[in-house]
Amino acid sequence: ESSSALSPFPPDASSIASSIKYHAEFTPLFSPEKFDLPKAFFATAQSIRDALIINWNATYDYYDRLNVKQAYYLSMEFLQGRALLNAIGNLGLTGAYAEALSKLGHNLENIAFQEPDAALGNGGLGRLASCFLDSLATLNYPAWGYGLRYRYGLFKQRITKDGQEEVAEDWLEMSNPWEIVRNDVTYPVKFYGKVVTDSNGQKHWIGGEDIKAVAYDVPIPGYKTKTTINLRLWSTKVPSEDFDLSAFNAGEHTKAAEDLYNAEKICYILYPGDETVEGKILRLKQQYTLCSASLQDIIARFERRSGAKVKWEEFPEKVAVQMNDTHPTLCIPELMRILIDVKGLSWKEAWNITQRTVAYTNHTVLPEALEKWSLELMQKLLPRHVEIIEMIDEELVRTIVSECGKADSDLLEKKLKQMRILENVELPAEFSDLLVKPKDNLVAVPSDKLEKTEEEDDDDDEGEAEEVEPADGEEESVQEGTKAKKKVPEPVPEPPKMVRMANLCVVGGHAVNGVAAIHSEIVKDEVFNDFFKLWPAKFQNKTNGVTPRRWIRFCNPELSKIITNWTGTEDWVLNTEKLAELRKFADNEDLQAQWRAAKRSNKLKVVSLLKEKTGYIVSPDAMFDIQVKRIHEYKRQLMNILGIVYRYKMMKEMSASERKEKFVPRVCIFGGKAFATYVQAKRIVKFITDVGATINHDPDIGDLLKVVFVPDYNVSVAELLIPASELSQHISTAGMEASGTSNMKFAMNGCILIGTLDGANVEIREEVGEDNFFLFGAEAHEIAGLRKERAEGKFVPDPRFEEVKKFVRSGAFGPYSYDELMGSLEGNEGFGRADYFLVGKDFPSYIECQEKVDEAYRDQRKWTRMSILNTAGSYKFSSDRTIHEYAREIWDIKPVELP
Ligand code: DL6
Repeated sequence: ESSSALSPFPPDASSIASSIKYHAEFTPLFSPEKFDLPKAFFATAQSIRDALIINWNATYDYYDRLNVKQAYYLSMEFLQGRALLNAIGNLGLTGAYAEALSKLGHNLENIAFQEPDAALGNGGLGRLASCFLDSLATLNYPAWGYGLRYRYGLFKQRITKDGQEEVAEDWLEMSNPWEIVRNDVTYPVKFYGKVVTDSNGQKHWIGGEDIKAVAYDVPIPGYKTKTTINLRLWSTKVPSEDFDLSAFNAGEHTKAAEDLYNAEKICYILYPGDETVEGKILRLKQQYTLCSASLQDIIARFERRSGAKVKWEEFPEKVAVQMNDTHPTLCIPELMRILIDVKGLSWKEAWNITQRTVAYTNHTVLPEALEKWSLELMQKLLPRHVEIIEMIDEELVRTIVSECGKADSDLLEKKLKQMRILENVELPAEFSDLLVKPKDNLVAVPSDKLEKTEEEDDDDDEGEAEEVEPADGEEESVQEGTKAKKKVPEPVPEPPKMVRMANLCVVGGHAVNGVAAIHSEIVKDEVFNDFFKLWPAKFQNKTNGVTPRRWIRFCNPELSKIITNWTGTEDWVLNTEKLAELRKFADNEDLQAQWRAAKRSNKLKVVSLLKEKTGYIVSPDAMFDIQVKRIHEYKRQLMNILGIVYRYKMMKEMSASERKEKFVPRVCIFGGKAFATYVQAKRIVKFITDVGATINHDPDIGDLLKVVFVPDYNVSVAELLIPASELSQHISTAGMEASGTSNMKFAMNGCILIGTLDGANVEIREEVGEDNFFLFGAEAHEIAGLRKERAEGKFVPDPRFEEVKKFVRSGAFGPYSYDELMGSLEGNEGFGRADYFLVGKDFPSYIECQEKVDEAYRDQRKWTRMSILNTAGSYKFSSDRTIHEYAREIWDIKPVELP
């Protein structure tokens, strides 16, 4: 499609240059005398934003006019990355912009590099949300994203001699050219307070703390379409009338500013640490702000579009809300609250509407990642929501009792324990006769209730067991002949009462989906098995995908050109099935030569990147072997680096010629952030950098092996690394990675994967062919047995694994003690969970598989064929496919093309 059809402005270079100059002059954020890179970036972004605004308005008006059903994707994370090249490329204006900028003395690529990443996310979950927005706009689906406008993005990572250091990511420092603040779109959000019931039985949530959520809109353009959808991000403020003017005038400046700060801090950072109660409150406030403001906005739009007569029962025919993981779970009680307390619907009507509107995507099976909130804390912060949650829980108990029957009380107890939303909470009164109390609910006598006897009060014996009244009333004589002591068992702390957000999502939503086939099976068979048995039709799979625009077309222009030439058109960018046509040319020598040349050119860019970011100089002739993702024990970066240590150790034991013969030169690249409080993950970062520091300076090794940790991995760095990679590692313990999405991006860019049968690896391997995937390791169904075997001391480690750990402990990589890391692999109780992630078990098959990788790489024709077949077989992993599935099978929305 010609760019003139998409851009509302003349798309020629001269008009674009005038528009950029106009913005440079009238953008009041920079001083007038210069037109340097930051200002040129801003002016360029504003010029294309004008076009986006016009298309955005047209899209919005059209949806309004048709009153179409709209999907809303609620997510605490959107990992957008940079937007400039994407926006220009989507409107087909890349050439025109490049020309316009060169007329103005600038270069498009340099300008694009000025843009800070919008890093409002952590990893895969947030980036998936951003890929989905791209696909929704491209496929003309009426949909919006809702999130929070964090003042600081995910921290900036610095690598020092001590490992990772976190620094605030001030991405808004130079302000954000893409966002449009809507000062007229604000909603009140309440915390704390109390619930009162009026004479009609109507509930009112009153008092407490009120803040204001303000909308910031970010236009999301589709590729080769005018459709421009919206990402609405909420920022928080104190309502203006709440500023304490008299305190300020009385000189109490800090006190006057307190409310201001309390409101604004909600959106300061992504995932504030939640070790403290304050941290927990802040996080819950964030989640509630997202849910409350978004739902008020959605409801206001529904009412406006409905006109004079609002039919609430039609709400689910106009609105679909997708909860991206459990973070937006409060949507469920919030929608109920608004419908019942504000709009006056009955409980039954509100429940019916809520269930038909809301759906939930699960992104993790890690038990520690399934969110739970303290009931007490929630009760304070959101008292009305807790009432609603209690009623939902009560109704659930009723359902479980009626489905399960009362005959088998053990079974009933088990089901209630697994399925209830409220954990460690007494059953509602009507069921009190039903059960033996769940064991967790047995209330221990709190220590302050234990009374001392008079005698004991006089007792000044030190170091003796404290004499107190036993909790269970039993007495025990401790020593004959001395004072009779009554020994009391240590008081067991009362188990905390919790709200299980995932259970609430499953109960309140009409659909629950996992994000890869194997993951969705685990969701059904393990994580939510009881629910699956109760409501099998709710459970679905939606294998993730990534946008081929950002992840091939724009990040890898050289490969894109080749694909277009060999498939005959550029259609593949929209219809990735066309990539499969490359299969028939996989052995063609011309294609192979072009393919290798593109890879080499991308590798050269990474050579420069690594030099700039780390000072290390690597050879573009070596194999680029990459593992980039959040640092987590289950992702097993530790296995990768131990594999490298094993390789290094073998090299050191060989003569120079033997080394050269046996090993293919490799550059092993790592990248990823460890959560700031995740100590073990930070140790892994430190270990990788220490290993790199030793190997990279070892003159015996030279270009045969380099290990580089790229600091501050983010979307923009991924856009450089992925096109340059030849081997990428997706080596999680089977059953633990829900899907993975970088595996898809790597495969699309002709990179061969080494991996376990986990997450989307399983489907990628099926699509690209078994011969084009390096498989190793235990399978998901074996994991529980292997852990048991380990726990029973039956695991016999491979001698190569033992040697490697010994080598690490010998001080080969410096004076730092790696005891905690090595110990965690040995079942040393002091250090963790006895190799819970089964590194020791999979290590032999991993290093043997790596030998096969070397062998395959030596035959460059074979390797290039494998690479081409990876790109060709990756077509299924376009987020366009995923979005079509959500639209059809969960949201029931249809594409609406602008006239
Ligand atoms: O679904 C997107 C992404 C998956 O590809 C990853 O496998 C999965 O780990 C990630 N999940 C999360 C949720 N929290 N945790 N842990 O980030 O979702």
